[in-house]
Formats: sequence, structure tokens, C-alpha cells
Amino acid sequence: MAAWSPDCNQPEASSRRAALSVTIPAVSRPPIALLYDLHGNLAALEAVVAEAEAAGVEEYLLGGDYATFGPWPRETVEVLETMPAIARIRGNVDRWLVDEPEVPDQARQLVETARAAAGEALGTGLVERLYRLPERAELDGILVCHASPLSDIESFAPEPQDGEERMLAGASGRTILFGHSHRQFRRPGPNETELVNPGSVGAPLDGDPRAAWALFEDGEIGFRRTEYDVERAVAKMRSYGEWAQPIALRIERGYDPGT
Ligand SMILES: [Mn+2]
Repeated sequence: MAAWSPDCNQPEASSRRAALSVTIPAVSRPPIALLYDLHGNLAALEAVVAEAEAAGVEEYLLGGDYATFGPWPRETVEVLETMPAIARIRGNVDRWLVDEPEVPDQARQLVETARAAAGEALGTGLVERLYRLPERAELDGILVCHASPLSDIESFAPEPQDGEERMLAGASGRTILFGHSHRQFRRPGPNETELVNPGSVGAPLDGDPRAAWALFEDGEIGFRRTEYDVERAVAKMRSYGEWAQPIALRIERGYDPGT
């Protein structure tokens, strides 16, 4: 028998292993920041990144809707491109840079104007990059999507709704991470899922204008809110003219003035 072969019956060998087990630190990694629905808000992104870095974050999960409907579409995407991302998925407004938007008639004009402004600011290279991002990702068994596993525009409400199981598209027994509604919440979902929405960095719609995001640390998702220079974002948004005023109001108040 080789000299290195383990033998549990030897008290000497087992005490060596016991000593080793306390000197090797537990495997852990830095927390990951979960950022959804940035919508061209560079001021909010900068504040969130500063807070994330202070919390020890070295990697980000980027959940889609990066440029359109915000004050700094190109500058925001340029910063996001430089950030180390463990996953980077596409949101509906990233898809709408190329595809025809699926929106009701009363919203069509604003959406068309905003997507044209974002597309022009980004240029074809960045539009292509955003359009080609994947729709879903995985993070330690968590299913990562933009609005739901089914769709990038149909999403779960803060309170349970009839028929919402359909939006799981067969997913069960796991955490579903999604954004899109710009409302930070978590609750049990159908099929033994946990539904987690970190909220929106660039345009929260739950009445709190502070940037919303989450920190994934030691297997747990913790919600965060970060104060930033809202007035700087509002002033820049107003500078685009009449069409941008509803967007400026929504950034300023943290809810949609039309609802
Ligand atoms: Mn969206």
C-alpha cells in the first residue's frame, strides 16, 4: 500500500485532517450586483456602482432594458459594456431597437420617438450588440429572465394573479429573477417558485425615486435602494423636448404620471 493512502483507523491521520479542515477557509466569492431596467440613467448607474463596489462587488448581472427611455442612452451602454458581467440578457426595449414594438395605440407615439432617439444615439454597432444578447441566463440555479420565463413583456405582479403559472413556461422549484415592471418585490410563486424582482435602477415605479437593485451574496438576494442625483437626470431628460416630459416626470416622482 502506498504511504500516502488515507487510513481512517489511524488516529494520527484523522487528527491531521481535522487540523486541515479548520485552516482552509470556506470557499466564498464576492457578492454580485443584480441590475435591471437601467433605461439610460447614467446618474443612477454611477451611484449604484459606487455603492456596489463599497459592498465588495466585483461582478454584475445585467437584466436588460439598457438605453431607451432615459437621459443618457449611449453613455449608459458604454459604461455597461466595460463592467464585468457574469450574465447580460436582453430586455424588451433592447429588442425593440430592431423589432416592431408590441404596444397599445395610446403608447405607440412615445415608444416610437424614444426608440428612435435611443437608436440614433447608440448607432448600429451598439444596437446590434444589444439586440443579439440572450433572453435568459442562469445564476447558481436561479433562472434569470427580463419579464418572465415566457416573455420579455409579460410579467408577474406584486400580488398573485389568476393564471400566472402560464408565465413560468414550465419552470418549477426554483427562484425566478426578473424585472420589467420596475417594482421591487419578492413573493412565493406557482409551482414552488420564488419570484424576485430587484426593481429598476433607472426608473423605479413604486413611488420611491431612489435607484432599486439587489445584492446576491452567500446564496441570498438582498434588496437595495440608492440615492442619486435625480435632478441631474430629470434636467437632462427635459432637454430632449416635449416628448420626453412624461419620462422626466416618472424619473422625478418614481411613478408613472399616466397611471
Ligand atoms: Mn422591460
